[in-house]
Amino acid sequence: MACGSSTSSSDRTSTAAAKAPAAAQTPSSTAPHATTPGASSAAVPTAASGAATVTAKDFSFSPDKLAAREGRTLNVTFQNNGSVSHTFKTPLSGADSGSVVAGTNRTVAVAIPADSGDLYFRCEIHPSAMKGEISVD
Ligand SMILES: [Cu+2]
Repeated sequence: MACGSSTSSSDRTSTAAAKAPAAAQTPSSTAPHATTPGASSAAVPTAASGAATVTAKDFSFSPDKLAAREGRTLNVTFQNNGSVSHTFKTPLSGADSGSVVAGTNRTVAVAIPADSGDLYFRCEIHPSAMKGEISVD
């Protein structure tokens, strides 16, 4: 029959084109304090003051990823938009909202140790469903 041994997997050679380098990063003349290095794309941008807002919904956090800095305090405003009580708790001492009633909020000061690795947070009432990560730089 037709002796075409079709090699099917040797055709992907045109995908390695270098992406356009992000050249216009800082104009270096009118930005006195552009000091955010390595902006990670997914994590919620942490303000210079170290503040973030986390909303509890029906058994999930939004966002479920935060970014923080070693040796700084991240003030998390925990807003419970769910229908039952939730908590925002980290493994750090004192960084625990306790039970927050539906429709209310509480601010939790998360003091990141100087030598901290990444951390987690979770709801102590629904720990298997409601959890998130704190990326520490
Ligand atoms: Cu919960």
